[in-house]
Amino acid sequence: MTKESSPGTARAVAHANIALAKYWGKSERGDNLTAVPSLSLTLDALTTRSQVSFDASLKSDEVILGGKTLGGRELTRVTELLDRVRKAAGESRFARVDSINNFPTAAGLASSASGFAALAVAARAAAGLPASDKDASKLARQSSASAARSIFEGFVELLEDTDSAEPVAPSSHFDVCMLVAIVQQERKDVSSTGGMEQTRLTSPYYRGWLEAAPPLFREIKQALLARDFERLAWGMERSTLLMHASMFGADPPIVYFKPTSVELIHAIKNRRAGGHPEAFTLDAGPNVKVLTLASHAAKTEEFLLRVPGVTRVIVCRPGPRAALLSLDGPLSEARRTDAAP
Ligand code: 2P0
Repeated sequence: MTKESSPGTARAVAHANIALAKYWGKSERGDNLTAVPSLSLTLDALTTRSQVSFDASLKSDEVILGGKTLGGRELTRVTELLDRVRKAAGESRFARVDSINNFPTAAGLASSASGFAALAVAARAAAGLPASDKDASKLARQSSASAARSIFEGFVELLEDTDSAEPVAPSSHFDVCMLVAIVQQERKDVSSTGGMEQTRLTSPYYRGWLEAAPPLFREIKQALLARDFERLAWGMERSTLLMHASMFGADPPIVYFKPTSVELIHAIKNRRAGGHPEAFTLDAGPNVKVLTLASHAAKTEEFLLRVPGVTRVIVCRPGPRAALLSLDGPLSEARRTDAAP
């Protein structure tokens, strides 16, 4: 069959990641490059599965997320990624994209990270482009910078002004868990992209953030490599609060915290002082993620479930890399193939 008559179809899975050293702010060089370095943990329990089919019968790209057809800016962001793939592969057909998250979308749980990473891997394979982590990471980053990190397993860095993320240490490096305490499942009011731009343009603390982030990133990376939980906890919380402080300084201010988020910040601080190996982080949303040692995860989960306002806790281990899936059966049940993306 010729390329024009056979839809090129591929499926992929990618896992969300949470930054231990945060990125907030785009580089002045454009192309969605980041202004500061970041370091993340890929999470096994939060996944996006995505299927991409290039099909000559389509008159435009069609994108379905969790059974709903996307339009507007959400559709455009996917179409822009597909355009880059079409250009690289010499592909002229439009595509049908079907994606499923196994967790709430756009509630500060890094759905764009797993979403664009899965899309990048599936779209490249569907278009017949060769497997390349570097190219998949760059493609994902151009749509959502944090997505560059979800191509890789375990602990991953994305340096400032850099095209693709790089692995720092495998999942087995440090036996930790990240517990996601859900305090709100609804979509957030301010998108990450919009919030970063508002912070850059109006917050007097943005300059301070840009100065503080690189040395803090290096501290956090060293602590991680040394498996020094105390130092990692200190660095991750400081990165979180410096990032949010830059947002508080925006005009109008950006405050993602809800009362339960603040309750948890105090509670985790007190618990660590009392000997629990626990540290908090928050992203562009009110949900609180708690890093702990795997051996302590059951105790942390028990505590979080008792906090009023916490509706659900998702316990995550360091997760695997993005990968292609077999085309057999429903997307939600597809299994990883052995082929690297
Ligand atoms: C991070 N965040 O390093 C930081 C911490 C949120 C707070 O990267 O809206 O997913 O897709 O362009 O790249 C969220 O930003 O933003 C993010 P979009 P992206 O994980």
